[in-house]
Amino acid sequence: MSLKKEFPLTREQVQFYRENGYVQLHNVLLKKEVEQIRKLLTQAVRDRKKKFDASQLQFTPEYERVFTQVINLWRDYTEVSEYIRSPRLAEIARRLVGCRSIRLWHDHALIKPARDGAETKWHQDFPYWPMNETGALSCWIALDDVNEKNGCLSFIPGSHKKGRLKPVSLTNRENIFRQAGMKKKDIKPVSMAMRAGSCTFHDGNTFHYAGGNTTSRPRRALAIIYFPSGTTFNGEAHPVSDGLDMKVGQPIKGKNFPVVARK
Ligand SMILES: O=C(O)CCC(=O)C(=O)O
Repeated sequence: MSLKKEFPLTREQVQFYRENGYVQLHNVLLKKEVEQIRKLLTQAVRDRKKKFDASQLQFTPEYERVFTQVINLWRDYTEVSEYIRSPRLAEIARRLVGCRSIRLWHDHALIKPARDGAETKWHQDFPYWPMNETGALSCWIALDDVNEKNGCLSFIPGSHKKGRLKPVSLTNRENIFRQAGMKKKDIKPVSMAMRAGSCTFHDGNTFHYAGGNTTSRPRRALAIIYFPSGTTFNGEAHPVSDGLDMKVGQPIKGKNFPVVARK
C-alpha cells in the first residue's frame, strides 16, 4: 500500500507551494487504492442520502449541479479513514505549511454529475472556515482522470497573498476578482489536468475554480482539509463545528479534529 511510504516531496515543491498557493503532485495513490475509494464513495453517498443527514451532505438541486458533497467520511467508514488520516498525505500538508503538527478539519467527497455538472465558481475556501489564523489547506485527490472537459481545478498563482476576502457563493455570480480589485489582464488561471490518483494541495486563500462536467461520466474527487495545530476558533458557523461548544479564540482541537502528522 502506498499509504505506508512517505511521499518524496521536494524542497522545490514546497517553495512552489508557498510562492503560488498550490502545488500539483502526481501518483500519490495507486490505481487499486483509487478503485477502493471510489467504491466506498458510492456506498457513502447512497447511505447518506438515505439518512438525509443535512450536516454531512450539502444537498439542494442547484448545489447538486455543482457537486454532490459528502462530508466526514472518515468518521463512518474505517477503510476510507485510512486514506483520510494517512500520514503519507498529512505529512505533505505539514511540510507545505511548515508547522510542527497538523490536524484534520474535515474530508469531503465532491462528485460533479455527468453532462449537466455546473461550474464551481471562483472562490477561496478560507472565508468558509471558522479559523482565525491562515495556514489551513486542501488536498484534492482526483478519483477519475480530470481535465477541462469534466471539471478539473484551476488556480490563480499567487492569489493566496490577497488574504482572506468575503465568502462568495458557489452557485451565484459573485465576482471574487472584483472584490480583490483584479483587472482582466491580471487573471491568469492555470488548470490542473491530471490522472486519477494524483492530487493538488491549495492554500485556503488561493482563488480556485472547476469547470462544468460536459462528459458522460461523473467526476469524482476526494478532498481533505488540514489546519496547523494551534489555529484558533473565530466563532463563525460551520457544519463540522456547530454544536461542539467551541470557545472563540481557543485552539481547535479534540477528537473531532485529530492530529494526523507531527514532526
Ligand atoms: O471539486 C470542485 O468542483 C471544487 C472543489 C473545491 O472548490 C475545493 O476543494 O476547495
